[in-house]
Amino acid sequence: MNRTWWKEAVIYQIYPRSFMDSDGDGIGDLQGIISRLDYLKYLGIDIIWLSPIYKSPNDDNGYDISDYQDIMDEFGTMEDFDELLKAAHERDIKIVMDLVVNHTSDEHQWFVESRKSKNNAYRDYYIWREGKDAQTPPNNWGSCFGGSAWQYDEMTDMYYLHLFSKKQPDLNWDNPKVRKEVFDMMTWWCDKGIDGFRMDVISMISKTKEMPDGKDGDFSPYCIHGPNVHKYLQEMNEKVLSRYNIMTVGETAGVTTEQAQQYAGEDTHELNMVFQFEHVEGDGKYGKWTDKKIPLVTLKQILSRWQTELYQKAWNSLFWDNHDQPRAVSRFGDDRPMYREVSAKMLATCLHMLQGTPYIYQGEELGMTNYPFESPNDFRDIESINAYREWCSEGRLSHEEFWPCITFKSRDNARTPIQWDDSPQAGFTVGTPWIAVNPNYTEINAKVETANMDSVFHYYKKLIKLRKENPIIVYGKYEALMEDSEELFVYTRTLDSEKLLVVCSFCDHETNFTIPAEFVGTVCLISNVQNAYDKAEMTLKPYEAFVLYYK
Ligand code: TEU
Repeated sequence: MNRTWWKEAVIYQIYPRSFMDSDGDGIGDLQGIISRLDYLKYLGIDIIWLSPIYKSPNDDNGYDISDYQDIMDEFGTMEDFDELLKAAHERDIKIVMDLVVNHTSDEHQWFVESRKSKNNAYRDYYIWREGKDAQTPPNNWGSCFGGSAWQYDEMTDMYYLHLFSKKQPDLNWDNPKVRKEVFDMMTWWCDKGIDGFRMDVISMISKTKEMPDGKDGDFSPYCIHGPNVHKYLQEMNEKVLSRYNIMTVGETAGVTTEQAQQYAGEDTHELNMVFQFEHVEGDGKYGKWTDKKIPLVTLKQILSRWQTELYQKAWNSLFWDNHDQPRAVSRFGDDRPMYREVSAKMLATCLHMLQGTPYIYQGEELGMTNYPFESPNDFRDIESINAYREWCSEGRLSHEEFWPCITFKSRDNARTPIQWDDSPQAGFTVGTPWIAVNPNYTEINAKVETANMDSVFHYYKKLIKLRKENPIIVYGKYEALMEDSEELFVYTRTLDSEKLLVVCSFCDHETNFTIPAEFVGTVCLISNVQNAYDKAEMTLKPYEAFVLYYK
């Protein structure tokens, strides 16, 4: 397998709006990020993935871009960005930009032009269709954020496609002019010196020409992994990506392991790695909404399949959470005070010892938890607001039925401000934050975490360091053990004569475990509790995790 820097790296995702506010307007910004680079350097990460910082009316917090070559007013200026890039590079930290090119904002100049007339030069930059009749959209597709995926536009009496909000019209990638604009824009950023792209819903850029009704309004068969997606990515690779030493990760919702081998194959000339979502999706009770944890056996089956089927063929990314997912410790671990730290460390061990490039979502390294929402008025996210309206206000479910599900999975759980210290607003802002700070900030914050050597933060720091010292963590072959266990996630990694054993307990009680003979008495690289590993028969503590190693 080819050895490369982006396989060996650890990536930290920043959601700028909630990271650090430097000017007191309650919204995080670029100067705020600059002021915390030393914190990230101390943690030991190699690369920052910046969620969108471009000019945007913020219908979807920056994922609706109105100018790809300018900075969102609230976040600062292009000078601030240049300063951030320089300051990061001085610390050997790379910056990967979010590339949102499946759609633009409806306030982007291209769309402002496009909607003006049927023969406007930009008309074909977007996807316009006639309605079935005056009141009926072209087909029954639903948008990801609720309602129809088509918006009627009076100006030309036609509908445009938007797979997300109506303020996010989909670009028409079949138009060569669109592809050229996007590639030129990417080249402009690469020439600036950025280090890569995370590509938003890149698996959706190619749509079928025919657009028939979907089963229950589902657009997936016609819009995800569409007919030309690989052709367009290869063209992007040839024209832009291959000319720079950058890394790319594609957000490829709905991707299978076979498809990932094409998107992120060792020699397919498309992307470096994918985000797959099987382990964070498909657990829904009402659409994506649920209050239940995924059963451990299912979780292991999914992750093990990805480990095995991509081995030496393609590269994957590793994540428990991001800005679209609830907090890892609340979802996969146990956020009750007595188990929060130990289960957060267990999850970190489990993920960082797998094959792939690990992503840490801001605050995960502090063991930050889901937010205790009290009312729908607490939501800021368009998805949660629309979902509550569709499921409850429109009468499909009672508040009591839906509330535990939406609060467990709301994207706003991940979007509350980073808890820096125990001062008002957790040290995030001196103003009023755009979204409420989690009240547990007095106990859970970066000041406490960095001061305490046994903290979740220092545990992440140690995991990152181990990765640098042990190529087996990056390149070793994965093998699952105890696949039927509903309590333990156990696996080995092998590289030549070296071998690792990873044992993670996902339960809140003690369990018996037999260390495989070859590992008894070997070196313990890391563990989250005090225990002895020199005898085969042992008792694991709640949420215990440890890694044994021999050569
Ligand atoms: O998310 C794309 C995506 O696949 C969504 O279905 C996502 O899982 C969503 O949050 C549903 O719960 C990307 C971005 O990460 C997200 O923040 C944006 O809202 C979306 O694209 C549109 O740009």
